Amino acid sequence: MLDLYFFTTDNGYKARQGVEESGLPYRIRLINIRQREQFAPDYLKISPGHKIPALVDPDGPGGSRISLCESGAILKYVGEKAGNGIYPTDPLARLKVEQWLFWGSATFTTLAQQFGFFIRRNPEDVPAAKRHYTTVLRDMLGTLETHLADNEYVAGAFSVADISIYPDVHLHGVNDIGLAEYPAVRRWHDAIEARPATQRAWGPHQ
Ligand SMILES: N[C@@H](CCC(=O)N[C@@H](CS)C(=O)NCC(=O)O)C(=O)O
Repeated sequence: MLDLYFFTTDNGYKARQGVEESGLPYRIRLINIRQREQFAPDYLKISPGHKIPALVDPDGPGGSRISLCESGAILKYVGEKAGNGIYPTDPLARLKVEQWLFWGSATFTTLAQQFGFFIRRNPEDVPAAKRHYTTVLRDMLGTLETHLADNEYVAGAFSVADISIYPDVHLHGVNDIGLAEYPAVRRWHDAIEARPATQRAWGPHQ
């Protein structure tokens, strides 16, 4: 049984979608980051940078207990362990999945989080930052739009790479920017939203 250390944020949903898609049995360990539970000494042993998500698998490689933080590493781990194609075995297919998985983890979400901070959460109004991160988010949605106009999913078949991008498209693309100007992104988003694993991942957690 996997333990998923989770809170209701973009990166939390990435990990939960990955675990749900893997079909592996898991339970949720809620880490309420608004109450600073991520700083508990026991949790810092799992996630040294005081971040959710994290994953513990008592039955890791060679039967060893492993713990992982970083949503991208978690997606790769559960995708490989599931062996159901969401992290492909073919080396060429993997290269593209990894390219978009890293894009989702390192570029898209990192910048979309700054957008979220300045647009939604910062009590101080900083118009230049709002303008900047709106331009950045629109630019990244444009990148996705061009790519998805010719591709059903970001890296061939549906994969962990799509999962690494979906939550911020859902949270900020749909809710803040609107996807009217991005019809291919809308089509991709709605296909992922309709997946039973996505529905479960974004559903109740206790
Ligand atoms: N690169 C990390 C980022 C994780 C992250 O930013 N987690 C945030 C919530 S989305 C968090 O736990 N923040 C609490 C803190 O920094 O103390 C990943 O992909 O997992």
